[in-house]
Parts: sequence; C-alpha cells; structure tokens
Amino acid sequence: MADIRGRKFNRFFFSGLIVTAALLLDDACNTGITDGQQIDITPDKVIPSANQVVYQQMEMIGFIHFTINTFTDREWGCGNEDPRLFDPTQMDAEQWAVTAKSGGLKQLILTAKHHDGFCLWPSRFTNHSIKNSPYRNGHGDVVREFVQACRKHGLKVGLYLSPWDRNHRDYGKPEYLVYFRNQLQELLTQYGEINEIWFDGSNGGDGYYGDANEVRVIDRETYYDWENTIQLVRQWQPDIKIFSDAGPDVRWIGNEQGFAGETFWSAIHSDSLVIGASDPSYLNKGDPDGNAWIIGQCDVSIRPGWFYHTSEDSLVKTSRELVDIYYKSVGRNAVLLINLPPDRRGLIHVNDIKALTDFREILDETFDTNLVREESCVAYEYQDDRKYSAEGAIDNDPGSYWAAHATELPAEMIIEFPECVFDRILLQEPIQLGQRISRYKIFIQHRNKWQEIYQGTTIGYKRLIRLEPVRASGMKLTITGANNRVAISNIGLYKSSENE
Ligand code: FUL
Repeated sequence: MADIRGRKFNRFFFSGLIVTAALLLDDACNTGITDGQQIDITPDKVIPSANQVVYQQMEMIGFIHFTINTFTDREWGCGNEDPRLFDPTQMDAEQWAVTAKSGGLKQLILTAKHHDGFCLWPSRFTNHSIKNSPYRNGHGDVVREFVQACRKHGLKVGLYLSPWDRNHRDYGKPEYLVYFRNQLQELLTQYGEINEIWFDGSNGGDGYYGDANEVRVIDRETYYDWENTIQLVRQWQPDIKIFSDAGPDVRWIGNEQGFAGETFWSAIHSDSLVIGASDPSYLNKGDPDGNAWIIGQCDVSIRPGWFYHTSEDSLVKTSRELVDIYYKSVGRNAVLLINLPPDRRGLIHVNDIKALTDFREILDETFDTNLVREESCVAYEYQDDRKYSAEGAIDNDPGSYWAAHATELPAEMIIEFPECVFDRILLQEPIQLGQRISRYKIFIQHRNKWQEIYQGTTIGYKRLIRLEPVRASGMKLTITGANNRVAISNIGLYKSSENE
C-alpha cells in the first residue's frame, strides 16, 4: 500500500485527463495533502470470519418455497397430506436459477422439507416424500435437480430443513432428533458443497404426528441439542454457513418484511440467543457490545405468502417496493433473501420474473456509475489543520481503506470532485476489522459553502443513503461516534434511476 497515492497521482498528472479535474487535484496538492500511507489498524475483538465476509459480499440471495403446500394451496401443511398430490407438470429448476441470476441473486435456498415433513428428496428415513409421488414415477429428486441447476448457472446452494415436522410420529420425543440428524446427514453429504443450511425458528404445536393429531410442545432450549447438531453440520460441511434466528453464522432480522434496523450492528450477544426463541427487536438492531459476529439476513417473499397461490398472482411486489426493501436490507448492512415460489407447474410465474428483473435493472441504472472516480477526485482527511490522503476510501478496492490519523473524534474526511448532481450515497467500513462507527454527519459543498444534509448512525459492510437530489462539488463525512479508530473502505455517489 505504501506508495499507492504517489503512484496514482503521477499517473494522473501524466495522463492529461479532464482539465477541471486536474485543476481541482492540483489545487488540493498545493494546499498540502500529506502523501500518506494507509494506517493499518488492528482488528477488533469481534470480527467476521473470512467465510462470513464472502457471504456478506453476495448481498442478495433467493429462497425457493416449493413443496406439497404448492398443491394444497396452503402456507403450512398439517403433515397428513397425500404425497400423490405432489405433481409438478413442467418442473424446471434451471428456470429458477436463470431467474435468480437475472435478478442479481448469488445463491438459492430450497425448502427440502417444510413444517409438513414432506421431503423433496427420496430420504431413506421416511415414506413421506417425493418417492411416493407421481413425479417422475417416484424416481424424482428435486433437491438434486435444484443443486445441479444452481451449479450450472453459477449460484451457491442453500437448503432449508425444518426442525419442526408435523408428519413424524416421534416429533417431540428424543427419537425424532435421530431422524432429524439422519436427514441432515443425507442432505449435507449426498449433494456436494452446500453453502448454507437454514433452520427455521417455528417449532412445536399442533400436527398430524403419525395419526396422533395433537399439540406437541418442545423445550426450545434443549430439544434439538443444537450444540451437537451444529457440530455435526460443520463436520459434514466445514465451510457451510448456518442460519437460524440465533446464528451461529447468519441470523434472522426479526421480521419477514425484509427490513434491518435503521441502526444495525452485525455483532450480537450470542449467550442471550435461543434458536426459535430470540427477541425480534434485539435481532433487528444487533448490539455494539455483542460478543459474536452474526450476519443479519432479511427474508421476505415477493408475494404475500411464502408458497405459491394463484390468488396472489396480482399481489406480487412491484419492482419499486423491492428497491425500497433493498435499501432497508443491503443498504443497512444486511443480506437480502427474496423468496420466489414456483407454481404448480414447477415454474416461477411471469409476474414474479418481471418484478425481479425490473428491480435489478433499477439497481443497475442507479449504481453502475459512481460519480466518485479516483482519477477525477481527491480525498483527504482533515485533522488539526492538516490534510492527509484518504485515497483508500475512493479507490474502489475493497481491501484498502482510509483510517483516521487520530483515535479521538470527530474524524473528518473530505472528497472534492467535479460538480455533479446525486441523490444516493454509499458508505462502507472495512468489516474485516470489525464494525465501529455509530454516529456521523454528511455535509456537501456547493459554491464554497458547506451544508449539512444527513445524520446517520451505523455503517458496517454497506450503508446506502437516499436523499433528494443535491448539486455539489465536495462532500464531507464527519464521524462523531465510534467504538474504535475509524476507517472507511469505500464511498460512492450516485444518481438514482428514473424508474425508481
Ligand atoms: C417461517 C415459516 O413458518 C414460513 O412458512 C417460511 O418458511 C418462513 C421463511 O419462515 O418461520
């Protein structure tokens, strides 16, 4: 990193780029920006694993809710559904993968078994599965088709296995745990690399339970012996990310509308979390003093329900609604999980495809052009009347960052750029070092006057700020609250798509 700024400045001076930008930069250099090295800062105690960083960088992933419910028009099956009802006529997992890809999603998660207990793969441990359906004359395996389609189209694979099983006669007894783990083992050892396993928090209650038709209540803290179940999962899939409302790798955001808290910390106190019984408002905000990094995941369906219902064909979220959700999930430091439920043909409906691809187009139109370009901008920290280079925040390299010279606050960094109009601001912290910032203000400069336009709290992996359009030739970020020396890895300014 040492001489990066000098090198880039030379390249700039000799390349003879636009005159206004050159004048700006020239002026900035003459006003004495110290040609600085990046200050390498020590990571916090609570940081993401390298695997979690890669996971967070996916930003958007998809859910496929598809099972017997699709054919009974229900959201939760009771467990006594006849497997012969499962009969998709044009089943095409590749259509799911292609759709997801066109929407910018990087991974899909399939409901291999939902609460009703019906298995989309021919499990050896139950007859309540696809092997007793007419689908491919009982020789089908939707999990395998799904996994192959995802791989073919470059998507990561996730599987949902409901801990609650309203079909199994032993649910609620110790024997069921053996069954549950057997099924986990099948899914995690027979289908190659699985990037995520999704454990739903819904648990216990009434069900068919092998003809018993009764209410079964479990002790959420002890029943699944999660500690050992998790160990087994890691043994079968060392790099997998485990989702539940309490992590350990990825956690529920506390609602099913896809919104992270306006203030959102990736860290959380893991001791206070119980899978299936965590406080949704705590999950929604996280905890600056948390002892574990558990990525927030915002799950939301593109339709009112999680499973396909013809009656909801006209109720698919609009692309603009999806964009709003994007800002409130990815734009608040979380990962967005959008559900796309296939219909009885086994295909994602055209209305859902249209909404998703329009959504993606709006995002591309907005974020394809960053008005902060390294060649035409200058970034510096302003500290005790001195200016230090802050180029690490505008060089589009997620590995580099600007770290403040002093640990005391406020820390202030300024970017100067050719005058432009923008209405979206992107801020990123280098999360490999932790999440630090808790309060900041943004000012813009227009005709030599600074004006405050925004006050915010957390940033984390990504913060997207929506504003009315402003015209400016400078932006100042003043950080007034943080729990450690502050650093910013990336800043962007954008003009939103007219279709938003
Ligand atoms: C919930 C389930 O009960 C819903 O059916 C759905 O699967 C959703 C993603 O999680 O807890």
